[in-house]
Amino acid sequence: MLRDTPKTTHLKDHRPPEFLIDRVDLRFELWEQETLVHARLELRRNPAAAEGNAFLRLHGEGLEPLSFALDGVPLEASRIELDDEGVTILGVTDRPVLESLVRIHPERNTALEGLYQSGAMFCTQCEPEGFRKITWFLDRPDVMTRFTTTLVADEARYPVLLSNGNPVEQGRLGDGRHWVRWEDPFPKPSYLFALVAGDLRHLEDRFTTASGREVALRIYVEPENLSKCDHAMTSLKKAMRWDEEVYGREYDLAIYMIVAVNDFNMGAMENKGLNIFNSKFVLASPETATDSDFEGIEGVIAHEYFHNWTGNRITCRDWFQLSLKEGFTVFRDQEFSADTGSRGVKRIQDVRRLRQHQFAEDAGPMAHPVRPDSYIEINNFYTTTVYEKGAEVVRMQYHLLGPELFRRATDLYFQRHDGQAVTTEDFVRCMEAASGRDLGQFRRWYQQAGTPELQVRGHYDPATRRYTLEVAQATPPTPGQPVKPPLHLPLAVGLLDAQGRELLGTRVLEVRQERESFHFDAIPAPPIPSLLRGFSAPVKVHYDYTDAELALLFAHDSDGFNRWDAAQTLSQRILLQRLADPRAPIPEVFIAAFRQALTDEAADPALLAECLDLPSEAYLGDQMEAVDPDAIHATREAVKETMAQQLKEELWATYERCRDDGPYQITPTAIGRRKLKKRCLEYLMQPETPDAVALCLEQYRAGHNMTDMQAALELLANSQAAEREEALSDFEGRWRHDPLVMDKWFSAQALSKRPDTLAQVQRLERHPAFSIRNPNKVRALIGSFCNQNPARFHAADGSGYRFLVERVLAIDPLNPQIAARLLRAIAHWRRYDPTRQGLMRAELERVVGTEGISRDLYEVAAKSLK
Ligand code: B3K
Ligand code: ZN
Repeated sequence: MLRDTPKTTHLKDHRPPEFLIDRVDLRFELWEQETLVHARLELRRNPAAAEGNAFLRLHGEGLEPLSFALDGVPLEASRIELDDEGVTILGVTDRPVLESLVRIHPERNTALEGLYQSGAMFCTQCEPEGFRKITWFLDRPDVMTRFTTTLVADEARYPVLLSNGNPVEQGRLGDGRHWVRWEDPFPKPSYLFALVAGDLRHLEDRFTTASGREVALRIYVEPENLSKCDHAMTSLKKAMRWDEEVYGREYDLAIYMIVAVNDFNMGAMENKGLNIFNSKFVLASPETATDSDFEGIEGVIAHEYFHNWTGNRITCRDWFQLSLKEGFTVFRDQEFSADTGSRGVKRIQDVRRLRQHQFAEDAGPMAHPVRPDSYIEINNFYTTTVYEKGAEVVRMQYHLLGPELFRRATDLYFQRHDGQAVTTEDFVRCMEAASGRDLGQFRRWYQQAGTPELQVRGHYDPATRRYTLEVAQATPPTPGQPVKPPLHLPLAVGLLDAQGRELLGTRVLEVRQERESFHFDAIPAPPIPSLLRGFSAPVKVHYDYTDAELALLFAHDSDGFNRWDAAQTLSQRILLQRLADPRAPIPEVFIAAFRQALTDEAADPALLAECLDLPSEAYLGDQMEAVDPDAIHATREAVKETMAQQLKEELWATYERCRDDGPYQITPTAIGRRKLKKRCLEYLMQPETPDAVALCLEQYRAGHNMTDMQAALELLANSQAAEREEALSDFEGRWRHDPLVMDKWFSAQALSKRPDTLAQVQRLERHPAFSIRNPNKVRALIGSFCNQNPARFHAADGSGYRFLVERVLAIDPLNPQIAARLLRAIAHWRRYDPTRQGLMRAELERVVGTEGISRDLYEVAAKSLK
C-alpha cells in the first residue's frame, strides 16, 4: 500500500539480470491457516551482465522469512538485508545455491495474485509479478528456469495436486497428507509458474500431434460442473490442430491441463501445461451459456493454448514487451475464430470493440504506445492498446508481407528465438529478414500512441479517365508525445461504379507520407471509393460521402466489413445530426436502406444483425466535442423508436423468419439467426407496445436456450411492464445456485435504462449471491452499471460517480487490480460538460487524497488528473 509517491519504471533503464537461475526446486506445505514454501535456487552469474556485485538481490513481497542457507550453510543475519520489495544476500560466489523457507497466507490473499484460495481450492496467478509473493526469486521474464515442484496437502480435502510439466512421483505421509512432485522440462520465467490443489473432477480426452505424439488433455472443475466442459474440450482440440496447420506449431508436453476457478481477476492464464481459467471461460451448456459465452470460451481457450508458443516457448524480455506475446496471440486467436466461425462477423466485432475501447484509450489520459516507455504498476498495462491495437499492428505486417512471407517470417521467429526472452524489435526483424522488406518506418506503430486520422479526397479527370485519391495523415498528440511523424500503413481500397459494381477489386495502397496521391487509370466514370476494406489499419478515415453513396456502399460493397461500416457511418451521421438539432428529419434513404436489407431474404442474418446495431452511446460520445450522455441516450432511443415504427412489419417478419425451435446448435448460421432475432425484438420493444412485451415474455418463457432467455430478460429489465418482475424473479428462482448465470441476472438489472437503476444496483449489492470479493460479481453488477450504462452512470447529480468511488475505495484494500480497472470509468472526465467535469474531478481527487491507496489505483487516478 502506498506511502510515498510510487516510483516509475522506465524502459530505458532496462539492464540484463546479474544472475540467472538454472534450476529451482520448490516444496509447498499447504495448510488451512498458513503455507510453508521451501525453495532451493541454483544460481549463476549472467555472462551477459555488467561486472558483477558481491551481493545477490532477489524479489519478495509479503513473505515471512523463516530461514536462509547459502551453499548448504545457514546464513547469519548480518548477511541478509530485508526490505519491502525483496532481500539482499551479501557475499555470494559466482554459482551460489540459495535455500530459503518462508511462511505465506493464501487464505488471506484477497488480491488474487500469488498463491490464493478460491472456494475450497488453492490456486495461483503469477503474471506479471505475483511469484515474488510466493518465494524469493528473480521475478522477471528474462530469467528462465527449470522448475521442480512438490505439493504436500491433506489428501481428503485436496486429492488433486497439480503443477507445471509432468507428474514424476507421489506418495503418502501417513498423517492423512499426501504429496505429488511435478517436473517441467522447459525452462520458463516465474510468471508461468502455477499450482492447484483441490477436490476436483476432470474431463479427459487425448490429442495426437501431427508428428504422432500422444497428449492427454484434462479439464479440471468442481464436481458439479463436470457436465459443462465439452465445449471447452472441443475448442482446445480445434485450437491444437489449427496451430499445427496454420503456424506449424505442435504441443510439447505429454499433458495439457486447464483448471476452472470462480475467483479470477481476468479471463485466463497460460501457465505452462497448467492453464488456470476464470470459470466463465470454461463452463457452458445451452441452458446456462449464451452464444457469446460459447464464442468467448472458444476464443480464450485458443488464446491461452496459442501462448504455448507465443509467450511461453518464446517469452518477453521485460514487461514493456508485453505486446510481443499479447498482440501476436490476440491476432492468432482472432484468425482462429475467423476460420472456425464467420470471418466477416468476427472482424466486425473486433473492430467495434477496438473503436469503442482502444480508440477511446488512445485519446485519453492513459494513452500509451503498444510498447509503453514507462509504468508505475505493470498490472495497469494489460490494456486494449497492448492487446487489441497490438494485434492490429501484427495484422498490418501480415497484410504488408502477404500470407506466404508472413508464414516464412513466423517460422523464422520460432526457430531463431525458441527458448529466449525477446523484444518486439526482434519480432519485426524476423518480418524483415524473411521478406526482405524495410519496416523501419513501420516500427513507429510500436512507439507512437494515438489513433492516426486519414483525410481522403477523390478526384476524377474525365479527360484522362484517371481517378486520384489524395490521402493526408496526422496523429493527434498524446501524453508525453506532442508531435508524431507519419506512419507506414496498408490502406485497402476498392472502387464502385454508380450501380455498385466493382471496378478493380481490392488494391492495397501503402501510405507513408503526410500527404500522398494514388492514381487509378482507365476508370470510365467518377467512382465511389470503398476505403480501408476489412479495416486494414487501426485508423480513422474521413471522406465526404453523400448519404446516397453510403446507402450504395451498404447495399453493394463486395467487402462485407465495409457494407457494415457504411451502415454505421450513415447511422452515426443521422444520430449526430439529430443531436445537433433534435428536429432534424431522418432521411428516407436511411429507412429505405434498412427496409431493403430486412426484406432481402438472401442477406446474411449475422451481418444484418450487426448492421442494425446502431453505434453505441459511448462511441457516439467519442464523436462529439463534449459528451452529453442525456442527449445521446434520448436521441439514440428516439431514432430507434422511429425505425421501429417505420419498419415494424419488416421487423416482425424478420423475427418470425429467424424463429428456430429446433435443437440448439452453435453454428455460425444458427448464431446469426438468434442474433438477428434478438435485434428485431430489441427494436420492437423500443415503443414497448403490449404485443412486443408479450412476444418478449413468450421468448423468455419458451426458454429454448440461454441466448434467447438472456436477450428477453435484458429487454424486460428495461421496461416498465408488469412482466418485468415475473421474468426477473423466475430467473432468480431458477438459477440462484449457479454463480455464472446469476452474473447475467445482476448485469441485466445494472444495464437497465430505468431511472431507478442505481438504487436497484445498491439493493442488489446486498443480495446473498453478490460478493464484493468476487471479480465476476463486481464486473457483472458494478462494472456493467459504470461502464455500459452511460445514461444512468453519468446522472447529472454525480450520484453515479460517488457510488463508483465509494466502491473503488472499498475494493482497493482487497483487490487493487480490480479497483484500478473500475476507476477508469471516470478517467475521461475532461470530455464532459463543466458540471460533470467538476464532479468527476472531485471524485478523482478524493481517491488521490486517500491515504494508503494501492500503486495500481494511484497511477490511474493521478494520470487521469494530470
Ligand atoms: N497473460 C494473461 C494476463 C495476465 C494479466 C495479469 N494482470 C492472460 C492472457 O492474456 O492470456
Ligand atoms: Zn494473452
